[in-house]
Parts: sequence; C-alpha cells; structure tokens
Amino acid sequence: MSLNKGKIWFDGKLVDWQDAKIHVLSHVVHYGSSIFEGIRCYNTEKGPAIFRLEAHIDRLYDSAKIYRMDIPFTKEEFLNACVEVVKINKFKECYIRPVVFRGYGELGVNPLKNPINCAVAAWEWGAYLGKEALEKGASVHVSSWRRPAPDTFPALAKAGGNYLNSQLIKMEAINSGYDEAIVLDVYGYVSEASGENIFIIKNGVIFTPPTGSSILAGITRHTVFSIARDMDMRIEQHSIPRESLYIADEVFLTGTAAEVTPVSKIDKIIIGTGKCGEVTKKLQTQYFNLIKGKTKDKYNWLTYVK
Ligand code: PPE
Repeated sequence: MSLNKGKIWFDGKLVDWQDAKIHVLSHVVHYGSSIFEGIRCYNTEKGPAIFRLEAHIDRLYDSAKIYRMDIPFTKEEFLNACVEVVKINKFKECYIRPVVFRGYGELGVNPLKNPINCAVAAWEWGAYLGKEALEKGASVHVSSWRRPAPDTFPALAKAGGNYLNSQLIKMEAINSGYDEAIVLDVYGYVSEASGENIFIIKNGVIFTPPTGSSILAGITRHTVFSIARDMDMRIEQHSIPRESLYIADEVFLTGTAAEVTPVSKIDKIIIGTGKCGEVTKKLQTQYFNLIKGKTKDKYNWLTYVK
C-alpha cells in the first residue's frame, strides 16, 4: 500500500496529507475510542465507482450509535466527503477509510467530555491477502485467540478497540507462517477471521456463522448473500463447529479489503481439491463483475465519481 500523498478530509475541510494530525493526549490514543469503515473504489468503464458507499456510511453511524458518539456531520455530508476524497486525489482505484474518534479534551475513561473528530483518507491498496491467495487460496489456521464474548465488545460495531483482538490473531498467524486465521467465538463455534467473514460450502449448500457468533456484519458478506440468491444457490446462517472447516468442500473469506478469497488449507489440512472451488469461483467472478460495473447494477451499489 502506498501512503503519504494528496488530501485528507478532516472535520469538514480538505487538508494536506501531512497536516491531518491529532494531539498525543487525544482520548482515542489512550482508550481506542474510534469507529471506522473501509470502502473500495474500483475503476469501471464509466470511471471510478465506490462500491456500497451508502451501506458503509449506514454501518458507520450504527457503530457511532452503539458507542454513544454524536457525529457532527450528516450521513450525506460524510458520503460526499468520501466522494470528494477520491475526486480531489484523482484516484481511479483506492481504499477509502472514514474514521470517527474521541479527540483532545479530557483524559480518563469517561469519553463524554471529548470532541468527536472525523476524517476520510484514501490510498491505493492491492490484494489484501496477496494476489496468489486471491487466485489459488489462502493458507490459514485456527487461532488460539477467541473473538470477544457477546457481552464484552459489541462485534457489530466496527470499533478501533476491537482490532486489538484482531491484531493478536493476525500476529500469531503471520508468525506461525499462515496468511490469516479463523477465530472461534466464546462458545467454540466458528466466528470470522481477523478482518474477514467466513463461508463454508458442503454438498452444494453455503453456510456462514450468524451475527450472534461475534462477527462483524460484513457488507461483502451481505453482497455474497445477494449474489448467491440471484444464482439460486442455497445459503444458510447457523453455528459452525470447528471440525466442519476441515471437512468442507470449499471455504472462502469475504471482506472489502479481501474481496472473495478462497481458503486452500486450514491447520495444514487441504480443503476440498486444495484449489479455488467451483462455487467460490462462481461467486468470486460475479463479485468482480459487480464491483467493476460489468454486470447490471440492479441494486444501485455503485456510486460513480464524476
Ligand atoms: N470482519 C472483520 C473483523 C473485519 O474487519 C471486516 C472488514 C469484515 C469482517 C468484513 O466486512 P466488510 O468489509 O464489510 O465486508 N475488514 C476491513 C479492514 C481491513 C484492515 O486491515 O483494516 C476491510 O476489509 O476493509
């Protein structure tokens, strides 16, 4: 990923990249009090298009509600800020990162006396788990860490603090020689990966854990539901025991960053044929066609940057 260029939208103004700064005593630095989004913009025949921008902004405001943060901008203003950042930086393809955080005012756990600051930045970001994983499949393990129990950290909020758990998971995976890790919830059922949702396919049926399994309600996950439905594939949400992973015909991960990435090995056990499975390939192809504007955008998921 290449950082450090162009403009960042910061509290309503476009500022130079190096000027988008905060104080070290900002609440967020000490207590992880932020919420954020990750959105991709793709180059299409009709120019750059942001994929599912509205859904991401809706989720940002949902995360804010959970954490009692009053965002001092309307959804429309935030949405326009994302478009503006792509436009002003002349990106064709990029990853957009809106972030809302508790700023500088008063330290101490009580966050309520601090201002709410907002920013939107964008940069170029390639295949999240590598190009090879996207084509041939990622090698993952089951983490020794668990996702937070439902009554600890609200998983449906995409909050900065949640990503301390994700960092432990990711560091362990990388240090053990894997691309990524699958994490179990507090009850021992499959939850998700450090930054992706998970799907398994067995005998033609697609399964994914429900929102009660400490997952982020991924927007790519929702997109896959729609694609699968449109292709008359059966998809079910229910609790998945760990061993279902090993005996699945296919496993894949979804996320804005990871898109639709097949999994070829879990704990060194080969999944299915060990290559990108047939169903995964179909879903992945349709996903790429959608984001690139190659199939009809019947759900109005593309926001063109003019
Ligand atoms: N679970 C987690 C924990 C998660 O972070 C993501 C997104 C998802 C599921 C999938 O959500 P969605 O993008 O709406 O389909 N992870 C983002 C962060 C990546 C990062 O390293 O930062 C992403 O994919 O943009």
